[in-house]
Amino acid sequence: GGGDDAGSSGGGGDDKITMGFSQVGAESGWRTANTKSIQESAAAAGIDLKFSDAQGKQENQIKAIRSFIAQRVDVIAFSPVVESGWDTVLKEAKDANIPVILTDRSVDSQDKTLYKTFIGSDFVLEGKKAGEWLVKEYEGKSDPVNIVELQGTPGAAPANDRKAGFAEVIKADPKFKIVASQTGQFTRTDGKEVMEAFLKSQPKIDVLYAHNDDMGLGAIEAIEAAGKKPGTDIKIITVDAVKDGMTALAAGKINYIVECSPLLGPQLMDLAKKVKAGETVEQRVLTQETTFTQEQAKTALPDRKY
Ligand code: GYE
Repeated sequence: GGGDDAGSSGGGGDDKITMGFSQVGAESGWRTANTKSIQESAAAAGIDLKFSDAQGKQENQIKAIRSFIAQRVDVIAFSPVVESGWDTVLKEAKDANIPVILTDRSVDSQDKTLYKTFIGSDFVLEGKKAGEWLVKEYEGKSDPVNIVELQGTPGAAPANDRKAGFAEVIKADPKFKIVASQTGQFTRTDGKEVMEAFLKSQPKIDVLYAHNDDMGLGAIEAIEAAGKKPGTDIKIITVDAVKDGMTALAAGKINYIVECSPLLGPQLMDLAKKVKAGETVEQRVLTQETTFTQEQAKTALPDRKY
């Protein structure tokens, strides 16, 4: 590791781990909480963090990873903005003997030796949980249920997987119809804009499924502006459970949220230490998550950390 340590706990400066971290950007409340978790946990673990924000661009992440390799950091961690196109740069890190930890999102590389481990959620399961709530909600009813979907960033693992998991569950009953599905880039602004367009083009919308809270919150603005009641006229399901999402859920504007935890920092730092020490780590570290109804949100809200 580099830097002049003013005596970190225990060993000498040589023991201090340097981690290069390439973050997706700052597109959502989830992302902001994730960045904070990583920065705070690095400080608490005595890890020297080189943090780089890719502003949503894969090319920036590739540049950052190459620069971490050139600086000879001890560990590289990153949250891949999209799933594909990582083999070359991951191979460069491997050839330089720098271990890589995938954080939050995965890559579609066939060669699993290109990274040490992947810590994050099961996004397919999240999509399934969203679908299961819907199936229950409309149990015993036979009228068609028109669904609009706001997808995350094109090519991102959570967008691909949340779409797939949801589709798999609802396809069991033909009354469920996804009448429109478009990206809202995981942001409030795009969520609002795309929902405005859906409201204009779709004569009947029963349900909105948004791949994250932020897009759902943007869509709520569009729904209210159109003179409709979110949560009642249009039922809303989102993913993440950040504070603003939970507040809207408790207020009855969202109907159900599937939790996705952004607090990956502490586990990431533990994994970095183990990897640096040459210990073997699990190829896959899953985060623990739950789901929230409106009643559960009211109870959970006061203690919500992010
Ligand atoms: O759900 C969304 C963010 O990768 C799990 O990215 C993350 C997703 C999260 O923009 O809000």
